[in-house]
Amino acid sequence: MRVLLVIPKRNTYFILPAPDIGVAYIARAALNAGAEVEVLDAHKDNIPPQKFKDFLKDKHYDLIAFKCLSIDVYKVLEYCRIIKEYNKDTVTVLGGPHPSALPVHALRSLDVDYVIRGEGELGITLLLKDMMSFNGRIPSNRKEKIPCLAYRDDDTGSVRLNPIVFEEKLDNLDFPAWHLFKIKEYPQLPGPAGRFLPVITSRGCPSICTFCSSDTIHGRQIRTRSPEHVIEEIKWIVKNFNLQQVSIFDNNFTFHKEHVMRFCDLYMKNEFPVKFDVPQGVRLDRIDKDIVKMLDKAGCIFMGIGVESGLQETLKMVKKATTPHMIEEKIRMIKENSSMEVMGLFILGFPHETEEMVLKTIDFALRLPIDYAAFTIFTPFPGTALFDQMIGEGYFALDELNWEELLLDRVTFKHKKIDADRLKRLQKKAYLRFYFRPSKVMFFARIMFQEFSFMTYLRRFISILKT
Ligand code: B12
Ligand code: SF4
Repeated sequence: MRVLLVIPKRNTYFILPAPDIGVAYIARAALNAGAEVEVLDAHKDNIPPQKFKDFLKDKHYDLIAFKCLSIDVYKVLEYCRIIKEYNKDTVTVLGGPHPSALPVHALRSLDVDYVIRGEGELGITLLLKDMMSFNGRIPSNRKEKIPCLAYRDDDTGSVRLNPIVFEEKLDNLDFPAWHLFKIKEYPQLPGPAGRFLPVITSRGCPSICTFCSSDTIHGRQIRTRSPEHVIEEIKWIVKNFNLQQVSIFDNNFTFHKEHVMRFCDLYMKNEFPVKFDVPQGVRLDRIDKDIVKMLDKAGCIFMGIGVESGLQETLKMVKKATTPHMIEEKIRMIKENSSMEVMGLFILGFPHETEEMVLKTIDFALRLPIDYAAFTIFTPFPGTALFDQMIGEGYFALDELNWEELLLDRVTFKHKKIDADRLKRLQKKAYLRFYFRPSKVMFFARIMFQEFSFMTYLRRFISILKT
């Protein structure tokens, strides 16, 4: 059984330094199920649908599966059409955030055979095993037993959604199949960080932030790996992939204090030659002085913090369960008790916000003792409470959205209080005001001396300024 996993080509200049860990986990599950597996990062390798036909030439795959964010929908549609033209017997599968949030829409509007919702390891394993057992044609009474599978009923054509099942014991999942990726070809991070690989120590998040769709993939219950299992993985990737850094990509890494403390303790004991960071945003209500000191001691050099807004009203509306006062106090505590660099992650232009409110968030960002800031424009992602609420309030209809725009740098709906051009200008202003200050000169000095990283940042800035 030959399987190809594809990360689609995207409409952005920015090539991610991070190879996709979700796809690497799916690749491992497919290998363990007994398939021969290839991974194609069509974004990095610049293989848009027009070139995909050439790529497929003289090759045979039984199943081709795509990682699908909302921005990928139109491209995936084209890839799938080409696959079916080339060989109609090739089975096509979608997974990832977009089809997990909108499985019925995906199966009705895209010519794919299956969607696997949520975490895909259990679903892809059983799907492949059944394909092997039944020579590619899985009977209906077997399909309905495959967890997380969404498919069209053979008789009626209506979409059927099998229940979502999570792997409760994450230590049961084998390490991501990084050997199937061309790791050396991914861009490096600036400074000593260099080449890195992501690691997940836990999945899920019990918070209910209305702009976040992470529960459609990982659910609301936190499941942790044993720190020992995580450390084994880090030993393996450090030994085999010539890394300068490891990045923890958890949704809520610090949720269980004992988990973080034990992880840090083992990290220190192993005397790894590489540092680590937590870039995806920790929750400030789950971090205290002990955790900060321990992270610092263990070698954590950088932390992302999901600040979102400087306004009490907005934080309350989006159910973030933090306050501006708490944010400021906790970030000062982190800076006073560690040498970690901190990046604040902000969202500008929630539907209820006015221009004055956005400006207040920018002022707040400038006041905080953070080293970096990322300002994204509020984007309604499927699977979030705000997405459903906005459809209910008539902001947009499902089929009106231009999925390719859901990039966080564009105004994707008609904002009732701020003009789209103005909001875009506010985002640019936020970056300019934050970074073009004397205190930020070091940031530019650091990236200027690294040609590769400089180009990565330059591409990112250009894509923000151009849109
Ligand atoms: C880390 C992260 C990033 C990192 C790294 C991305 C990467 N290459 O992996 C960075 C910061 C670079 C990033 C960038 C972007 N991201 Co991002 N990111 C995340 C985050 C926080 C965690 C993803 C992760 O690693 N999870 C852990 C792994 C194990 O889970 P996973 O990747 O989801 O994979 C599982 C399932 O999805 C499924 N699955 C995944 N792929 C496949 C494929 C098949 C065939 C199958 C069957 C199943 C399957 O099984 C996997 C294993 O269980 C998520 C939020 C979240 N919590 O999910 C957002 C998230 C995925 N990102 C999002 C977005 C929008 C983006 C950007 C477009 C934003 C931008 N600035 O332009 C870019 C896109 C670039 C890109 N190529 O991914 C959205 C996607 C929403 C949507 N509907 O499209 C999310 C959900 C956050 C949100 N706003 O709600 N991101
Ligand atoms: S934004 Fe972060 S804290 Fe809020 S629900 Fe999503 S993952 Fe959890």
